[in-house]
Amino acid sequence: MLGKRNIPVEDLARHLELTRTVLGEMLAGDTGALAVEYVSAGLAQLQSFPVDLPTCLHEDAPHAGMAFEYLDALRKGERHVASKLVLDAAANGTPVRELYLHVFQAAQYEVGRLWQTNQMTVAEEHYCTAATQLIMSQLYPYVFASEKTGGTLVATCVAGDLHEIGIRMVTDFFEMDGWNTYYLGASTPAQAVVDTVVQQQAQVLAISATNLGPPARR
Ligand code: B12
Repeated sequence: MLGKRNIPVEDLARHLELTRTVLGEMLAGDTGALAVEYVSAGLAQLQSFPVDLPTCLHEDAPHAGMAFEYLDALRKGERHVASKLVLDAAANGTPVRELYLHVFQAAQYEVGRLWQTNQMTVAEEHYCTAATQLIMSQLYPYVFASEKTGGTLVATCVAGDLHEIGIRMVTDFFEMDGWNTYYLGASTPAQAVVDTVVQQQAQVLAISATNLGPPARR
């Protein structure tokens, strides 16, 4: 990641060495020793990190062609093309679960890789993510088509976490399996989650935590 941004890995190593020294001097006793141990472990791993990351779109994966085409359309700024591709596939019988996992998820992981390796800007990532959320919504007639036979699920991201697509997919899988679902989306304060579980009399609480926010917001 650093290499792709023309930042030498040696700079990070030097930064970590200085951080280790300062932490060792500033933190007392066991806490200092633990901090030094953690930073040393990070330093030891540094050289073994891969320089490049392999693609997340695999030619032999199910619906690989559609996933490539989907991301290609989004990268060209043609979300209407991406939308039509997916809606046509759904109309022709491709299950929503497969579209979610093999097209949306695969494309989003590839977006992450491209962003991480400096081959995609933050704006392009936002565009792809927003488009995917839009297209997921267009599939909702299929998602809400099943008879309700299950319990109630409350689903959310931990406070501070903005990565809402994964838990939204999980929610929709439950919905398609006949559950009542109550989806709270990104970054929900803990007390609000607890209150909702009680109010909804939910049997299952699904929590997603890709990133933990700053301690004050947890
Ligand atoms: C889109 C995206 C964002 C968007 C999210 C917008 C949104 N509305 O969702 C924005 C721009 C906000 C964002 C911000 C950040 N992001 Co981001 N983001 C991504 C990206 C590209 C795609 C995420 C996604 O949509 N995935 C697709 C879904 C379907 O996959 P999923 O989340 O894995 O979910 C599946 C499973 O994991 C599972 N699952 C998920 N939750 C749950 C819960 C339960 C209960 C169960 C059973 C299953 C389950 O089921 C899902 C379906 O299969 C990823 C790349 C990646 N590899 O995921 C990076 C990524 C997650 N982000 C990353 C980072 C670093 C950040 C930032 C810290 C960047 C920064 N410096 O600001 C911030 C943190 C913001 C925050 N406070 O949360 C890193 C995380 C690294 C890590 N944790 O080790 C990643 C991996 C990018 C990378 N390659 O480095 N991000």
